[in-house]
Amino acid sequence: MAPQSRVAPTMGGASHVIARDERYGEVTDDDVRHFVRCVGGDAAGVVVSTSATATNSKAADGAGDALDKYNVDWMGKYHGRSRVAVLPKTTKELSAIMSRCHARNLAVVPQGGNTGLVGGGVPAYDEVVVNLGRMNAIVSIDEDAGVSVVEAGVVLEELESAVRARGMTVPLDLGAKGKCQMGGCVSTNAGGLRLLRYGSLRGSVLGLEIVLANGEVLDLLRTLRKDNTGYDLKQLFIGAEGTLGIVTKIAILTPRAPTNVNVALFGLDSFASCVELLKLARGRLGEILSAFEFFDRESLDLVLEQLKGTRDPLAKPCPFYVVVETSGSVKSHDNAKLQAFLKIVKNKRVIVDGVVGKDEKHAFALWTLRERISVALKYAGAVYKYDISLPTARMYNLVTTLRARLAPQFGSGVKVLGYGHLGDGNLHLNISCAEYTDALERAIEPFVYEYTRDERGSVSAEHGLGIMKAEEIIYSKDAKAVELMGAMKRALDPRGILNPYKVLPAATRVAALIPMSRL
Ligand code: FAD
Ligand code: 2HG
Ligand code: ZN
Repeated sequence: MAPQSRVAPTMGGASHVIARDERYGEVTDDDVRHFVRCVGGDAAGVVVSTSATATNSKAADGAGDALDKYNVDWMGKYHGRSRVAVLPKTTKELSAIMSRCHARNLAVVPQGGNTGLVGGGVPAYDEVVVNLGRMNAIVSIDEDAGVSVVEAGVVLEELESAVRARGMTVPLDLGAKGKCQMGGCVSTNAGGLRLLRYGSLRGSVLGLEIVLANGEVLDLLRTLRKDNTGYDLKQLFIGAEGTLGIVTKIAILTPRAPTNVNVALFGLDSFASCVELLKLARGRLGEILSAFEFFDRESLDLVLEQLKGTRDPLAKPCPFYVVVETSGSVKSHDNAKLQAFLKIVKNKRVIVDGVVGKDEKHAFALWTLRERISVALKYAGAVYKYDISLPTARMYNLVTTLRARLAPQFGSGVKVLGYGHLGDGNLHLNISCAEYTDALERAIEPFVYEYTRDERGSVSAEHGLGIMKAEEIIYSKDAKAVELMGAMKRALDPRGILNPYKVLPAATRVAALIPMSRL
């Protein structure tokens, strides 16, 4: 079952060409039989390529390969060539699978809902895909403590429905909620639309169960809010993008759900006004402010063009829009605060126009305009995505600078969009175009990364590094920090079988591997 090709996977850009690491073994028929035994002979637990060569394209007979959905990412940008996906149902089964991969030096890519945006959840080459989708039980929901324990494959929206039924909520919300899994969210330390309110998952996750690279189980699954016994090891796995271990269970805070939610959408005439509005929202709405998101007119135009049923929210177009959400528990108090805020922003002429969601359906429609920009971008064609932390007040300068840089060479066929979590200082810079070309990529990179470094920002605010930005970590972390990350990788995964080619630069990854002669 040797991989057909040794050339780099398709990623739409010359800068990402990497070679398969020949130190890894290749999956044999014997390995596949072993995996089937690991999952107790359950045929649904091991999916093998149905075409002889398992390419990223359609099989010769025109039908899709059984592995396509595991090999190709949500954007259709990153294509792997794995021959086999295993879907364990228990930690014990996963442990046996990992022991085999470790013993045989087989590379593995952990995979959740496959909604990641940096190519981290699909194989680069022929890695074994370990998909957590069948480990999807909600283990417990403790209303008194406000803590839920779930298996990694539970879909975010399903957990939200389950805890909502008991008056609680998940402290995380994002556009991919219908597909992304809790294990994937923890492994990317996903931010999303509620971070402003509930903070990062680093604070909400109380415990984890992990299967390590060699198949050992690391039990860090506690539901305590306070536990200062030594190093907080679970933090290592939050945001590790599957390079240090496979998350199998999660204990997460599920706070009381707000009973009164308001959504308002504002049109503004400058980015500076958006920043002014944020300041006023923080000051005037205080503890009930639960989201503050912005998007530019270019983003809205794309949504209106690509997504059926959407419509312009205000009478006249504005260059910028902000969605403000408040969440509280006393309607009269929350509404009075919101009304006072509206009065001030109108009087101070910070906004051009605005609308408050009159009911749940209307509020949902307003949210859709922001939440589904990524989906509109996907429908529109190829897209280069950058997910950046920058000083809030100067955030949008990068969008205008890049527009000016690209326009002379690429004209109106290339659209530069800016939107994101303004309340968290996180810009989503997206370049939408008909197809991926080296010329366009060279015009964007490393410019965007250098710009971010010069602003002392982060080249990955929330999506992670994956395969897209493994080399680019250096723009946001100094050499000593990257070296220490290499040491952690070596300690936890000395053979480097977990999600190779991702997160760390090639030089660090190689230095982290124990030489084959010593294994
Ligand atoms: P995958 O895509 O399958 O995997 C992501 C990474 O985690 C990979 O490196 C993978 O190897 C690893 N991984 C997955 N499961 C495990 C596990 N059990 N153990 C160890 N490693 C694992 N992100 C945000 O932060 N904020 C947003 O607002 C946001 N909005 C999004 C909206 C849309 C429409 C889409 C498509 C994506 C969005 N994302 C957002 C990207 C985000 O990274 C994912 O949606 C989510 O966090 C990934 O979950 P997943 O289960 O799909 O993981
Ligand atoms: C969002 O906030 C997501 O909508 C996706 O993080 C951003 O697609 C993107 O660039
Ligand atoms: Zn985001």
